[in-house]
Amino acid sequence: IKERTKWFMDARFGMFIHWGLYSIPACGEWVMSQKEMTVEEYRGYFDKFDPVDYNPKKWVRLAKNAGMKYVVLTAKHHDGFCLFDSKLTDYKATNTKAGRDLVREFVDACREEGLKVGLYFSIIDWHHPDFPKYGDKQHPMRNNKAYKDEKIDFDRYLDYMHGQVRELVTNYGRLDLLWFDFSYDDMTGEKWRASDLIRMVRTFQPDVIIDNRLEGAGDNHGSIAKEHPLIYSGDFASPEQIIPPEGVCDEKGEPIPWELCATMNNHWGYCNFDHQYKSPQMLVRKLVECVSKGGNMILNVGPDAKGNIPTESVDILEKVGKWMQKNKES
Ligand code: FUL
Repeated sequence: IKERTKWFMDARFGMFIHWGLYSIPACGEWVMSQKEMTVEEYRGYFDKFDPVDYNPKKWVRLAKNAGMKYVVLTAKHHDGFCLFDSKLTDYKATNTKAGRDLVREFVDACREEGLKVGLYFSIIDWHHPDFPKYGDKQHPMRNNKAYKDEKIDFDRYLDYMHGQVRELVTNYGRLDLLWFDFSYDDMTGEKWRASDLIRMVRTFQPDVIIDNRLEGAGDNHGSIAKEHPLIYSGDFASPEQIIPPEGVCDEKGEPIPWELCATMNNHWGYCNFDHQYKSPQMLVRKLVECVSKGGNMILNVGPDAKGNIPTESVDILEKVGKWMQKNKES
């Protein structure tokens, strides 16, 4: 077990926060793709974005009271909108009605409350003109023939993406965790120049721990890729929604760090019609199951467009917190 992953394996329980422009249409973070929206159509949300209730201290305290030890926020999701003040784009919170760097306040809040801080960064970007459109199975415009012969400069996109990661790892002090998301099964990490990216990250943040999603979705993000001999092989595996029945092991059968990411209802981004929440009992059982198999659980909340965590999620976390309190090691 690598020294840098020790805090993580000890932490066991974290909060994932999916928040961005998609909280306005309120039907999950994939809306741009699902509704095949163009960049121009989607920009309407950028003009509207006005999170008057944004108060990351409240989020972080909620996490802390639930017994969570770390928090991970979507600095940029697949829609390409940045909650941070990137110098490389205008498509950022600073230029919305929010008028400021929302990641900065989040990072400060985590530190103040003594929780570890993580940032999620999407390597997929539906907004950038040099990210492939036609034929790319995840892109909103994947079937739009108008883009069939469009020439893109993918290297320009990679320079942009690497540049943004560099901003994140140099402008916010020490980060504890980076959550990259994601590569397709048929793409090796080298498509993203993953080795260079990780090398750069490590020069500025030698101890940050990094997920395994630069290397293809693989077995539900469960295993650490073996086929691609990158200098990078991820600090932890990131199975999604489903607990691997026997935990996660490397090719020699040795257990490796892993983290189940799970939603409370059936969406990551805010969804105003999804009230299918798991009970606090069910979530505690899931957490216990993960821990019993050597893993963590990062449980998601999707704040609404104003910046409020849905009351259902707040109630659940308060109840989970009571259980944690009662069962705490003395
Ligand atoms: C997936 C993403 O496509 C989802 O939107 C979400 O962020 C989940 C944690 O990872 O791969």
